[in-house]
Amino acid sequence: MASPITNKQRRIKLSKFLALLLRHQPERFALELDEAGWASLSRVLEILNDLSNFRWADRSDVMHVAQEGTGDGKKRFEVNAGRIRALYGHSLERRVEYKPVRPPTRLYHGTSPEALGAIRRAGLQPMGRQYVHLSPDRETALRVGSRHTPHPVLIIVRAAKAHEAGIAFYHPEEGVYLAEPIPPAYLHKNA
Ligand code: HQG
Repeated sequence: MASPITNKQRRIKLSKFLALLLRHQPERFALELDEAGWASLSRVLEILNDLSNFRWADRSDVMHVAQEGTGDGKKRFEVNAGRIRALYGHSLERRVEYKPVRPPTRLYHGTSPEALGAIRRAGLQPMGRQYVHLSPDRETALRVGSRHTPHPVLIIVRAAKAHEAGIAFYHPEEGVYLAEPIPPAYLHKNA
């Protein structure tokens, strides 16, 4: 017999569903997002209540996932004044707008060895998302890369130089930077 699902597992499922809802497919659930990605929290709770596999989830579960995350140190969502949004990761057609920032000298991106050739030719592209996702340190970047491959490779991004050349950067959350596509001239592979 399968062992009973733990609270932590339930919260991971809820976090993944909130990511689907708030980053990727709000229209599938008739959820409206504004230009900064905010949605009505009560509407999100209604959507959860209408889904048989999420009927257990109440406001305190959503608040817990938004405020405490799922135990992997990542803050993916934000709740404010009766609204909720995903902080990054969007693939929606309409771009979520962020305030541009001046990035640090270097940022990092972890990827798979298979993607390296294409990245060398085309630079870092957002692929399925709205922005390129970068990390403030090597360890985080390698963790991001390890979602794609058992042996991630680290790309060092000359972020300040790219920014001086007019490429916009954003910093939605402590552990994540976003950027416009980054040409190969500003990238080098960790030796
Ligand atoms: C690669 C997770 C071919 C890129 C993470 C990456 C992050 C190219 C993949 C966030 C390319 C896209 C985003 C090019 C880039 N040719 N491949 N020109 N340019 N790539 O998942 O950055 O846990 O969309 O290297 O932690 O891995 O969901 O992006 O391997 O913060 O909250 O194309 O998602 O956050 O993969 O991850 P992804 P990512 P959560």
